[in-house]
Amino acid sequence: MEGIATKSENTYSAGNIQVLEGLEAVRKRPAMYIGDIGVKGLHHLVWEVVDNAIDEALAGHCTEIKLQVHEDNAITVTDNGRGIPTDIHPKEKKSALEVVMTVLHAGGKFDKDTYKVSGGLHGVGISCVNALSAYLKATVHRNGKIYQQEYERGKPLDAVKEIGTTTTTGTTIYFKADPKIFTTTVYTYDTIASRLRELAYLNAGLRIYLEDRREKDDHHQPVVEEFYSEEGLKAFVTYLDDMREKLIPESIFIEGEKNGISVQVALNYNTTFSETVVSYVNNINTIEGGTHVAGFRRALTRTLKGYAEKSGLLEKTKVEITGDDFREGLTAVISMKIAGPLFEGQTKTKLGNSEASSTVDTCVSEVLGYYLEEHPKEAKTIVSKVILAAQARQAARKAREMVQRKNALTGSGLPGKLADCSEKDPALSELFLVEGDSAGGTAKQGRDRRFQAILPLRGKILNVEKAQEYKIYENEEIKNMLTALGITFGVEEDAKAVNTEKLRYHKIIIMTDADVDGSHIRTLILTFFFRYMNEVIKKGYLYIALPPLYLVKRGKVERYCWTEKEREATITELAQDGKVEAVDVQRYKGLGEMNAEQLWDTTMDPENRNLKLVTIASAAEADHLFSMLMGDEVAPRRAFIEKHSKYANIDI
Ligand code: 0RA
Repeated sequence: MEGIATKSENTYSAGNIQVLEGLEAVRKRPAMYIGDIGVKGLHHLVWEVVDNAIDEALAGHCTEIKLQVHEDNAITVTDNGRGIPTDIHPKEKKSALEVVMTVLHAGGKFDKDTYKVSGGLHGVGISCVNALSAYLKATVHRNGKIYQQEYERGKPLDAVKEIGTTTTTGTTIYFKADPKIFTTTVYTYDTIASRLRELAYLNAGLRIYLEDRREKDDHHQPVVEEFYSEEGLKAFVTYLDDMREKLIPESIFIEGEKNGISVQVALNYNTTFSETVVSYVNNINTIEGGTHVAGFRRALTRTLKGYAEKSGLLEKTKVEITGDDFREGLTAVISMKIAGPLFEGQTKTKLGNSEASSTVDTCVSEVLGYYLEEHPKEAKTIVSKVILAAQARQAARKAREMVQRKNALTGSGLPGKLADCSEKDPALSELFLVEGDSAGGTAKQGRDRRFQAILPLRGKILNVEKAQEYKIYENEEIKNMLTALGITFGVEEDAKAVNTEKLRYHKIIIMTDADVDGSHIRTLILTFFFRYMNEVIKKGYLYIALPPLYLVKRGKVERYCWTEKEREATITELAQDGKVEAVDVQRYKGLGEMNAEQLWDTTMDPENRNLKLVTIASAAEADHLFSMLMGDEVAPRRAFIEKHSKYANIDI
């Protein structure tokens, strides 16, 4: 990574900072700037400050970032960058620090002279964080002095003050999110840790520390984690594949720069059948892919195909090799830095810049072509894997065709076990995937048949993480799911492409028991959707039903509770009304312990139920999670389940 590990000259002055508008706008319409005012928007504040520090690192001025979460959910971010400028801004006649903190878009980011690459989802400016904080304190070490200014809801409490001398440079931002703005001000450790881990891999050589003062270890010390990667993207691939068997010992690393766009790619193959391509633009996870990913795929296919043909390795095989075959078992991380990224798509995580495609293509073909020539042994291993993939794909296509042909032949084609709803509009229809025939029966009785369909799944469904693709289409439960859903597949090159146009339900709800088996089955179903029906998750059609865990009773009063805390509060409440009857607590382990009416009331009735939307917040984390949960290694899976054992919360 360019210049991360070294510090360089200071060439900035306050005149470079453009001035745009005031902060009232941000407090008036916070969601416009940070997406929402819930837990996601709250974390956006942290990302914004961290991104500013990362920008300093990218410019070669910062080697260390420390993030602290305080007991009261205040946040401190400290970096050893140049420090926010403090000289008097010529237009505003105030310290540049005050301008940066109180004027929207005055971060220097919109200055064309400075090559700033952050942007996209983040990049709203540190002044937004200030506007949305009840209190913020900025401390800057610069020019041998320490400067400080405090703010309340974006307004300075005083002028910038010099509070001492220093021999270092850097910025410390301490802030407390405004509870008048946010619906929650409690940060999630795992969310912050995942993002910092990702940033450490994406910025090799940068040291990032995370200290959570809310959590104490056995010695009553705050929990501290360090994220650091010497190797960067290559180590990222190793992390993603740590549960899988690598095909070649050392991952391939590609780096290049063209037309002001810098490209880094690390890739390897493993012995599984799935493809993991994680991509970033300016450190932002492009979940929906885009032009850079397209360029990578094209280059990979063309270069490997060219090599395979030239080397004579293809001659003996009769199968035709397609693009997909080059990606089976592939794990790759693409990281691109581009000035002026265009983010498109439903969640604004799809890169649109057309020039990115050819830049990535050129860099990858050049370096990969050279690698293959230099490493004939590894090249042969990869090509052999590709040939195997082509053969397996033919088998899978036949199996898929069988599924589809059967649908066409047998009238409606719907599985016998499906209790369909009468509604025909997918937007209004729901499908419950229910564990076991018995709970399936209860759900059938309890449902509103006008718009709710039930598909019982018998026992364990196939673990798709370990099975070859054609096996998947031979599995009875999966076939039933595919036909009930109305999934069709593309043709030829696109044979694997899932077509969701004919999808029969836009709410697909996984309903399993709240015990270990139930959570295992839920993970199996989630894995299937994640690997093979990703489109369905991306469109926001997949949900998890949350049945209650307890029924608290006293006489005729019955209350359902979803958490231990709720249960305790309910017991206390019911015990208070002075009657002599005892409070009775029933723990629900299975859906089968509820009758049809109870199941409807608590879990299926749209008026009362709790549904959790399945989203892919970070493709890399989700991939890692599934390969761990469903792979061969037992120890990490056990550790994960123990950590999350209260109520396995797989928030992919
Ligand atoms: C404006 C201009 C420059 C740096 C920064 C802001 C800056 C902001 C933050 C926020 C957290 N840490 C930060 N570090 C720097 C350029 C400064 C220069 O050229 O000297």
